[in-house]
Amino acid sequence: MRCRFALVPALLAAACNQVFGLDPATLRDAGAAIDADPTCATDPGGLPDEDGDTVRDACDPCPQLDERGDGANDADSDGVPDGCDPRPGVPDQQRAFYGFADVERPGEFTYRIDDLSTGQADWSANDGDLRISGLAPDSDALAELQVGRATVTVDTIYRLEIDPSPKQVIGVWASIDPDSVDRERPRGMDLVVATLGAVAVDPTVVLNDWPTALVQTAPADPVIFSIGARVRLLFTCEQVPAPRCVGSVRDLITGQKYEVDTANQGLVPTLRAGAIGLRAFAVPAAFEYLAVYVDP
Ligand SMILES: [Ca+2]
Ligand SMILES: [Ca+2]
Ligand SMILES: [Ca+2]
Repeated sequence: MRCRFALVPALLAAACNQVFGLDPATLRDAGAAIDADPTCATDPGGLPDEDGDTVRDACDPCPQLDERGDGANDADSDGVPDGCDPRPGVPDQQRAFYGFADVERPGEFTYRIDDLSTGQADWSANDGDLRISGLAPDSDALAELQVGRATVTVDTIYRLEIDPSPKQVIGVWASIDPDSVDRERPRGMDLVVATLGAVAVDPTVVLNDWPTALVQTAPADPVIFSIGARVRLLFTCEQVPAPRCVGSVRDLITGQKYEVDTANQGLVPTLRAGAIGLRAFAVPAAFEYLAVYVDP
């Protein structure tokens, strides 16, 4: 019951680019510091510039946030400014950044997988957002980054701009097997927030191939599924020292935050080498960006 397209950098290109009209991800070589890029030393600025801080995304160590000022500090010296560091105190390196700008260039979206029986959602990029419209029961947008099973962190912000449907799920993949036979529930790790109507919010991890409710550190609040909600999802899965995934769901309007940790429940995730991505279930939403971090 799923329609899905995959966001895959580089190789197969062209045709779907015409369909989706999306900008390419900013991909960064492992181990390459941004300020070591000679084209960034004399960067004149330009587009795409997700956060509008006049530094082009490809040369911006914090492309999703204007980090000038206090956010420019880098307490753990990993090259990711405090303003957007997903794990302060732990080494990180930004591996990819999707700003979803209107600028259309070749080389990003390379194939689409549909598994349709009850409808199809549309993913499209405009005004710097990736929007999903329609009320398909389950839809994922995936990017294959070949990050292996090292520590992977995904960071996104979503907004709800119109009336959501009674049943809603929004989530982010940090580990997935894109070759899973089961398109309904592929194997991997997915942090999702879900609600049935306006009565409850339930942060959950899809553990391997089945959803597992996680202990919440704060009472549920359905405001994160209200019109105008703006919510940041951060999800990290690591293999060393032991398989573990931690996630947070933070309402940027109210400041309320929910945190989940598989270790607190004695759960052992089976991490997959493959794709990361975004998920929506019957809820129109706009994703502002998708940032991906790995171990340096
Ligand atoms: Ca910035
Ligand atoms: Ca840092
Ligand atoms: Ca860090």
